[in-house]
Amino acid sequence: MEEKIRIAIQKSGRLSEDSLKLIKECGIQFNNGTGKLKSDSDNFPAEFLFLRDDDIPGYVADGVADIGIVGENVSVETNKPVHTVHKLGFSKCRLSLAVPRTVEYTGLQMFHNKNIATSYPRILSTYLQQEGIEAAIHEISGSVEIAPSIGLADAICDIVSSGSTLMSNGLKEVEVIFRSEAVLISSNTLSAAKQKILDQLLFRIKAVQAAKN
Ligand code: PRT
Ligand code: ZN
Repeated sequence: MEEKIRIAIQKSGRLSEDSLKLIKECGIQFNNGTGKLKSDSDNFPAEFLFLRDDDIPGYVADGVADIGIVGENVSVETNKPVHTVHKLGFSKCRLSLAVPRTVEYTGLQMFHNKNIATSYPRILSTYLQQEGIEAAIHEISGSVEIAPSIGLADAICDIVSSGSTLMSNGLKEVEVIFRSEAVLISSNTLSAAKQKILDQLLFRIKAVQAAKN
């Protein structure tokens, strides 16, 4: 049987449209019937899996998929054995520290001994360690921006794009700790045959990116 590479793509969300667009620009045809979990390609040795973005590093690490497209925030935060192969340039955002608007921000040392709510405890703790700040990190999986107003935390560390979510929750962005964009991730154990297909795909992706610059 001909070897195929399995590519995990976000089913629906901020990465989906541009991920599919990139695949198409690479000249890879596939039928993405709505609601489908899987799709084949007629002209490239690939199979597509449509998944929740949070599940993609795990599926790639387990070998259910070989490669995937996720936000760098997700690929850096995960403790799964996957690595970033290539930056894709879309779904750009930043991971930032934010405090209530009424707080006068005087610098990072303000976070000493404070409670910070986030869905990104690993990236945040690495950052705080580098900066020599000791703070308590409260991991929560969603609606991080309401944590200060309900008394759960003094500050938050969350994904920001336009900043309007922070603003409507009475918060202000005070430090950018990480800049993110969509990335292609791979398992650390690809077969030689799959690595060859990945190399072909990367060649096409780089050509698409070069044509845009
Ligand atoms: O359902 P599934 O689990 O697959 O999707 P999801 O809801 O977990 O993820 P999704 O689709 O929201 O985001 C996927 C990826 O897009 C993230 O991992 C980031 O890499 C990237 N991205 C880019 C963003 C944003 N921009 C963004 N604005 N992810 C989240 N947001 C959130 C932000 O946290 C805020 O709450 O969107 C809200 C609006 O942002 P503002 O600043 O524009 O108001
Ligand atoms: Zn998600």
